[in-house]
Amino acid sequence: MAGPNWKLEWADWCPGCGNFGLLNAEQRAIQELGEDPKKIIMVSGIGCSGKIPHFMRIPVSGVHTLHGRSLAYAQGIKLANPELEVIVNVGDGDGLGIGAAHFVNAGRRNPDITVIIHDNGVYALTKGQASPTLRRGDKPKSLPVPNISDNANPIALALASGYTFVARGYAYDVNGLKELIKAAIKHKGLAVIDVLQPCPTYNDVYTKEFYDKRIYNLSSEKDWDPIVKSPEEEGEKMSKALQKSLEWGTRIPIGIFYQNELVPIYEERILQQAPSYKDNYPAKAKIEKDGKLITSVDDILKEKKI
Ligand SMILES: Cc1ncc(C[n+]2csc(CCOP(=O)(O)OP(=O)(O)O)c2C)c(N)n1
Ligand code: SF4
Repeated sequence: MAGPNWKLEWADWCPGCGNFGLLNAEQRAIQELGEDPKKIIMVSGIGCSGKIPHFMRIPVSGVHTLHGRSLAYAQGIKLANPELEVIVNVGDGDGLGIGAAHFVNAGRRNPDITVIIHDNGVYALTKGQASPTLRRGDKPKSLPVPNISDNANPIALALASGYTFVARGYAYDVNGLKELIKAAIKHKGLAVIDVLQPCPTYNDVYTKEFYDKRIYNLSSEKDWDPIVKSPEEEGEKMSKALQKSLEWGTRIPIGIFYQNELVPIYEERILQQAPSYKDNYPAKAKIEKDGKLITSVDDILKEKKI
């Protein structure tokens, strides 16, 4: 197990920011799973959320990419080297605004990746504009008038797009979030955790006080079992999860909404058409001195008859 290798002295998030809880939960999840840090790639976009790879105190690799494009990078990395554990951190604006098309289409492929949404209801880095998860009528302090747009529902959107592990966490429940992240990393397929992340600087609507009195854990519900164990259960579990995704008021559920490992992951789908991908994925390609590949993907393409 890798230990912390430097101090968190330069993290420039505001005091009390929910991102600290996310950072701690992610680090502890990776350590408790005993993951080899060399195999972990943290990918993020631009936003306060995007800084997370810089602040990790375990020596994982990080790629801080463009706003909205982290899922495209992450899928490329996973395709190039399926042996890597790819963890993506997106803001709600990053992942569900400009990155919404990538968010939906990743679901259709089911790559074995973990996506963590820092859901604070605002575009925090650019000073508190309304983000896609802010509800109509809400007025955080940077908005001159209440929000006139309806919100996107990350849980329902993920379910409808094909994500095979769909959960919600809370940034101040670090232990609970850590367990969700461990389950998401272990899950074979595309996992998403929508993390309710207070932004004390710009969002004075979704505060700790707001969440603390509303949040409850789905696991405390009698007979709640989100895991699909046979194809016949898929419809029923999906519809129960969708129904729960609509709950947002005096009670807000966290925990696992849906989990289905019966859907083939993207790598398996490729292998079905191109068995040599297993031993010949792009990261294994040898590179000449001048930076050019000396092996090519021609064999894979020929097998696929492209
Ligand atoms: C293509 C592009 N458009 C816009 C921006 C400006 N921009 C930087 S961060 C940001 C919003 C970040 O909000 P969110 O993704 O919700 O993350 P948070 O800061 O709340 O964690 C925007 C619009 C950008 N960097 N690149
Ligand atoms: S602006 Fe909000 S999200 Fe960004 S660091 Fe400060 S509290 Fe955190």
